[in-house]
Amino acid sequence: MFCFQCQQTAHNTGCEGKAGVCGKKSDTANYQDALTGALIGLARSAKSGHKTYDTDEIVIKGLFTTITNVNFFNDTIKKLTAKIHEERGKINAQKYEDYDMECLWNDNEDIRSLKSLILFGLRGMAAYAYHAMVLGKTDDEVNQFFYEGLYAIGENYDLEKLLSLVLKTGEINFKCMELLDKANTEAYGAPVPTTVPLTIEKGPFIVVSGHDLYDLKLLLEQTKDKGINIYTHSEMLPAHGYPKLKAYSHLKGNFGTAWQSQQSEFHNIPAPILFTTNCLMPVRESYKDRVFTTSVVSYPELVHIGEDKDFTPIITKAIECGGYEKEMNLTGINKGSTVTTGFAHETVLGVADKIIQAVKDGKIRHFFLVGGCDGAAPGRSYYTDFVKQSPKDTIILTLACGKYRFNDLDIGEICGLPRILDMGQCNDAYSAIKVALALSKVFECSVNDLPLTLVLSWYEQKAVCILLTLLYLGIKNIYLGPTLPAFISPKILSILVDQYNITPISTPDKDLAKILG
Ligand code: FS2
Ligand code: SF4
Repeated sequence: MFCFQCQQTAHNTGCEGKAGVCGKKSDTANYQDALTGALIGLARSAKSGHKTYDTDEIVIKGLFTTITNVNFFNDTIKKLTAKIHEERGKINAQKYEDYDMECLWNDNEDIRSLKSLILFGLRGMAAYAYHAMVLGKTDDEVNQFFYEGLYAIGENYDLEKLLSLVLKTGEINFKCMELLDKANTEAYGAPVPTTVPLTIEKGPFIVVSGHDLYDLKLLLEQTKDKGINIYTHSEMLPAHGYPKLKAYSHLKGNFGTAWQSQQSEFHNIPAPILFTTNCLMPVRESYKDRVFTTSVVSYPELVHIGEDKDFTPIITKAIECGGYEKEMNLTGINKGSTVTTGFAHETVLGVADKIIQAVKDGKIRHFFLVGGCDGAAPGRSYYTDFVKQSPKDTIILTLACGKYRFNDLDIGEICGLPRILDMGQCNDAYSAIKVALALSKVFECSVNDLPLTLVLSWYEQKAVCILLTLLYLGIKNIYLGPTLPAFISPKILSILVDQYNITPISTPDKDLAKILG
């Protein structure tokens, strides 16, 4: 196996040998490579063939399946690969070969770097396209680009051409995030500021993890009036801000912290857990019978909820486990009893006048977007310290699971606005971009001249496509950590540093001094 697609890759060079740091075994990694090679074959076939909605769906599912911490089950990966082959035959009678991923891993390091940026960006974007697709929203340009990008990986393109495709991945991902934002807000309403309890009430409950709001909504429907409470976990927290989800009175609160703590947090809770997407970690014996998967997530021996979305097995398990006998405060690293969410673009832009006045009056000196993925790397305490040390006249916008490093901190308010504003999941980077673009209009300057700095943490491939979107939009001076991606070669890094001044994080003191200096 060879895999270097995520931040925790071994020695920051690549996972090889018997298994990756995430627990993905070598045979699974090889099956995932075969699946990706088949997708490139399908893209070749689509070039002169006639792809359909089914083809798009298979491509999106295939790419999403290979994201870190999504699928550890060889059987489902092999079945999906067989489906890809079948689809290739359906859309084009001519025979097109699969691509051998070894060619990519052994290519010249700069070519490999650019092709990896495209491939990993496509994987991340596929997750967003998938969430929009289940809500009935697709976009031809977005779907078409999956084929263009995959095709490019199998071709001998030069650096220049690949670099332009890297930026195009960012451009199309912006459209894809916009599509998902529209899909979510049309289905569930625009998020509103919401206080979310961290206590677990007595009685049976189910914990829902991952990003898929549609799965959550279906489960809320199926558990209505059954005496079972629902708690969000990790990236599902922002669901509480959506009016049509928060209307369910049994959507009670948030359980636990970010994904990397799940093995200890799930160990002895009297309740089942549903994974709708990443980040699923290798499942321990102590709670194996309580974890359920659905959609593209799967793991050997776990019960998988299929396309009929009949959640009966998990509901039965919740009743069997029974929940707690009294109200519990189980929060791990979080010390408070509530957190807030729901500050998406509509809410923030709804108080734009207030924000603009506060900036003009000198009450808000600077905005930081401190967000992205969480993870297990020790260097990630940087983000907690950064927020703790940020001056009182600064606002912290945040999104994705990286917020669990600091969303329990009480760092006060400015003009009635909490200093920490949770904009949502990782895809809600779209909200942050919208707010930044709106502010740049008001202040008649470019986004780069706003008193705004992006301090990002990355882990998996959705962070890659978001980063590419920011680069496509010409956003400079991004601070990135906890380490730089192993798949970016020194030459490609120097291009990114020259053109965009991407800066690795150092220490909160030094970076704050430099930014505010
Ligand atoms: Fe966090 Fe994992 Fe959201 Fe990533 S729960 S690292 O999938 O996309 O962020
Ligand atoms: Fe290693 Fe990350 Fe790949 Fe897992 S996904 S094998 S940790 S690089």
